[in-house]
Amino acid sequence: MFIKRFVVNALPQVMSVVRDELGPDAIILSSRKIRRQGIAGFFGMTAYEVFAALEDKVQEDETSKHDEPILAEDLVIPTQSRHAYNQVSTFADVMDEVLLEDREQAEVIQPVQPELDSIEATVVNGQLIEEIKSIKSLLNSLLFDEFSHSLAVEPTWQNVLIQWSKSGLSTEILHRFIETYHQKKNADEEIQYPDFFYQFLRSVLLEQHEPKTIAKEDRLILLVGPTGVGKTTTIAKLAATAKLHEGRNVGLITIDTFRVAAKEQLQTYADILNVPLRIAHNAQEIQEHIAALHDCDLIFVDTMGRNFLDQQQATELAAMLDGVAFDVRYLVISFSSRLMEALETAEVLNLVGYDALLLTKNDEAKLPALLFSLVDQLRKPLSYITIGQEVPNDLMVAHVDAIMELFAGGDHDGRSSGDVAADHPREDAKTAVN
Ligand SMILES: Nc1nc2c(ncn2[C@@H]2O[C@H](COP(=O)(O)OP(=O)(O)OP(=O)(O)O)[C@@H](O)[C@H]2O)c(=O)[nH]1
Ligand SMILES: [Mg+2]
Repeated sequence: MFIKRFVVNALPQVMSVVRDELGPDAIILSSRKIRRQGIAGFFGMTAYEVFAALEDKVQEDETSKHDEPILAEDLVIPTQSRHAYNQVSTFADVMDEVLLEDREQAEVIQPVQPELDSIEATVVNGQLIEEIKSIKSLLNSLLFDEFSHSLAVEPTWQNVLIQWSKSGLSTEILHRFIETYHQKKNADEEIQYPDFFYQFLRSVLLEQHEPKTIAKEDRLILLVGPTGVGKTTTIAKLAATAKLHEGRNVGLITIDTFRVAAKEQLQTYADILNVPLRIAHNAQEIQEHIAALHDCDLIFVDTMGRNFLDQQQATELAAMLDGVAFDVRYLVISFSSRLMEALETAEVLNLVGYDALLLTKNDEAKLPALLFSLVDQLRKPLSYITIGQEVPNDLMVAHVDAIMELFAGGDHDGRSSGDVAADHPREDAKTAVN
């Protein structure tokens, strides 16, 4: 697909300018109102920035068909394809809604509603149906994924935003970034690549509170989260740090009687650290164990990982913890989770309740995008981040500076590939918790 940007004074001019330039098959992808630079900042005029496209395949098909007899059904394809490409403008319009300051007055080219579902009725040739279905799916992936973001910024930024979007940076944050980017551009301010993006991400974190770490007066700590995110390993890291570095008297309770060998896993850490471990089957037993561990000034309660997209499983866990007065409840989410599932899990686990987010397995994620999205959307403080399997070292406090360091040496800008948990941030991280 060939895409070209036009700037025109009024929307009615658009189609004739675009067709003169790209020919009759050109379609409008997006339009938005912009201010044209005036003289010394004055006499700026409203103009319209329009992206138009010409699809290569349609062009080729049309050219190659000139030597062949044209069948009635052949004529259906370009028309339907054009409807398909008109879907793009629906997405670009979403971008416009965000980008235009005055939505009321925005003059947006109305998208033509796609009619792809009726293709099967109009085209009988099976192969053609398959082709059109594949175009439809390609378009959908373009539309719902990177295309909507990349259109609105200069090419240098496109790769960065696409990478971050794919790694779980929420659409809300991306839209806000693009909005800020355009405000700067329109004000003719310099935009340093990629520092401007990092500063923006940093500002997302600065809106939040300080990390909610375990304070001296906190005694009863709960960790909840989906299966295999690293709850038990993180408890071992936190318990070891508290005992070895802070000299606290640590005790462990697990209610994970669900998974085979769950108790043995925590027992191994308890033995290494020489701390007591107790197993509880319900809220009353938790209370009894807490009373029995009266010598301990810090008690961690480990829970079983379940599929918390299922409300029933969260309800069962909430019932097991009912009435226990925890000082801090951490929701544990892995960096490798997908944003949508992580948000839904967080929503369902409101049934149990949580005070802060604890993010694990940063070493397995290319970019720490999920962190920004979760903080932004859940409005809960961060606490710790785990960055590997090593107990107790691979744990860091989620300070803003430490988080920004996490991708300071990696492929955070989408320009190269590799391990984002570069050596020096990890070393910093190891000391950060001490
Ligand atoms: N790469 C990496 N692996 C980790 C990290 N934290 C934990 N793991 C690994 O993740 C796996 C699961 O860890 P667990 O601590 O058993 O996870 P869990 O949440 O307690 O699991 P369930 O109790 O079964 O829900 C283990 O192999 C850990 O070594 C981390 O920060 N990075
Ligand atoms: Mg566990």
